Amino acid sequence: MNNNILIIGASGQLGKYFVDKLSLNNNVIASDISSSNEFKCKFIFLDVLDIDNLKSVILKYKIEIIYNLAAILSAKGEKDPNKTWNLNTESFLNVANASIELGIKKIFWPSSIAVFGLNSGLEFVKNDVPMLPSTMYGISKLSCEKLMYYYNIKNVLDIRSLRFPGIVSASKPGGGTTDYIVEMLYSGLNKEKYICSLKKNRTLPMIHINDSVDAAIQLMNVEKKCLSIKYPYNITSFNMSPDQWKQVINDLGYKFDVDYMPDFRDNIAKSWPKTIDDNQLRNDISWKPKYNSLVTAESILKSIQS
Ligand code: AKB
Repeated sequence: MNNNILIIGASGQLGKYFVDKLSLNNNVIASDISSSNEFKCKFIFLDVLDIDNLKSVILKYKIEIIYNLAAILSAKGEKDPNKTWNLNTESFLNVANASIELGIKKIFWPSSIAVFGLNSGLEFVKNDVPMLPSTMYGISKLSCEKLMYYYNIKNVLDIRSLRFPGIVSASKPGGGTTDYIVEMLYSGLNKEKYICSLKKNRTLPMIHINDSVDAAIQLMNVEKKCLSIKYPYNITSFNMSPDQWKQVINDLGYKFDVDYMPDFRDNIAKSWPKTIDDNQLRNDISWKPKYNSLVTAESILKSIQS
């Protein structure tokens, strides 16, 4: 291993976890437009929309692999759809173009369950289904999925991707529909009433942050010939509704109340899968999650307190 890796969007929900894991065996540079995390590696300010700066960073640090995590998420994205389209697609294209020009070996870019829509068979969504996303976030992610496929089949880049469900972490996300999970854990811990933006029975697929990061790194480390598809893989661990989260957190001894006041985020969640099929990923890279919902709640509550 021991590669020079650039993480773009390192200050977001996933960044610190990727930095911590990848820094164990690699030289990692974390980058973002602001620094909200303490990193175990060098941090630089980098606006991925500035392709010249991106290229000079790649050259300066002899970058070989990029994890491109920059994105505006689903709920925030609906407040300014043009900005969301521009940031999400231009960041993808800038990384792709700079990588082609400068010979980057591999790119990881997260997609999302937001690429699915009401026509996707939401009870149990397979990897390849019709997709008509209804948020600008989902539309931009789906467009980049097509670009990813194009670059992979033309053999000009090696881009790998997972369609992340709601990720449960101690780090606070920002602007997502699934943010409520993390917020609820904080409310449970602080014994504060939580106002939930989703209906109490709105079930969504979810995963512990460690499982999602491990799967992404495992996907990046397998030989290309193991991958049976050239576009993103579904990934999931367990399915939960807000009411089930409340129950789990209460059962762990953190008694708190929840008021349900569904808003536009519930409509977004309604257009996303209730459960998804990730067997293609599990078969191709021999991956399976380690954390169920109870262990996830326990582990995240513990790490928030540490
Ligand atoms: C969001 O809620 O927008 C994200 C996602 C599911 O991609 N967490």
